[in-house]
Amino acid sequence: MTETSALEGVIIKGVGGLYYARDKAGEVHVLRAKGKFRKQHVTPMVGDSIHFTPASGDEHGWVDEILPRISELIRPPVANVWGIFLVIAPEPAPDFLLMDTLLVMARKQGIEPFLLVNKCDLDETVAAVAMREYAAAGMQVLAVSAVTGQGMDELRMLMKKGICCFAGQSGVGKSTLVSAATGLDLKTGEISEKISRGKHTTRHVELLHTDEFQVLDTPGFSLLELWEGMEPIELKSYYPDFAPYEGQCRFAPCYHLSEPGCAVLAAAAEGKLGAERLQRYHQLLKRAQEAWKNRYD
Ligand SMILES: Nc1nc2c(ncn2[C@@H]2O[C@H](COP(=O)(O)OP(=O)(O)OP(=O)(O)O)[C@@H](O)[C@H]2O)c(=O)[nH]1
Ligand SMILES: [Mg+2]
Ligand SMILES: [Zn+2]
Repeated sequence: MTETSALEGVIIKGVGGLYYARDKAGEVHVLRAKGKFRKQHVTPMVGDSIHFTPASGDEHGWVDEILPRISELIRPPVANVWGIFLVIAPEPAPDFLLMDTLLVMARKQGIEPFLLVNKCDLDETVAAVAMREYAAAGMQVLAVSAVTGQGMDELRMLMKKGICCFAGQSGVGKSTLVSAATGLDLKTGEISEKISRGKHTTRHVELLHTDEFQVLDTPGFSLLELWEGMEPIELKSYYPDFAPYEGQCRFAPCYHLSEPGCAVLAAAAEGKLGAERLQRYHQLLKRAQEAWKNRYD
């Protein structure tokens, strides 16, 4: 309230207790967190919108206020991610189990998920299959190609809505897509990957900026925390494709695993639900159950 000198900014990087914040004019300020945050057990995160006092002759300024977050990821620690683009491609062959795991993570965090099928210049069938499977799962599917530019305008429109990140297997084209969409220069391909892996053993997460885009460059997401913090029965709530059948099973609660009279299993048997997606749900349910058991044993 009394911080008359506070400016507004977004934290783009944090290293060793120093926070780099970009202000509205695009200038970057080096800040430290005020002592009150430690007392409140709050740590500023990349992506945080803040009020800050810039340095005045000193070597750094101060983070005064952290504004309420719309989302929070722990590993890597990033706040306010609005959208996540889950990327698959004809090559390497899609890992739909990873895709479903990331989709659950996004939904649990309240982050808007999109499925990007990249490299459509090579093969269009993957996009067709993904659209069938994931439209039912309540996800927008975009067929794109960083090479031909197919779908890139639509991607750019979505990316402008807030802080975005890209996730998916190595080699699907995440860095290439971000570079093509934003003009930012990200490391792509095998050689630069090797260099970046060899050089930086601990890569810091960074929020990349242009005037129009805010994109997170992360080495990936740890999905461990997902299972650690989830009751197994919660998992099905992240499957909008099950929603029409919820409440129609003979037993309650029903895990839709092998229970007699299960409406979700019946729907899959009748072909109304993707059998493979249901199978992957069973695999994830097992993971959730194991993590939950290890936690309380
Ligand atoms: N044919 C085709 N090749 C592409 C396309 N997008 C990317 N590639 C190629 O796919 C390879 C991998 O691209 P990257 O952008 O490095 O992939 P990545 O997902 O960032 O991989 P990691 O950083 O290892 O996770 C590169 O050789 C790109 O040139 C595309 O739309 N079509
Ligand atoms: Mg990359
Ligand atoms: Zn059921």
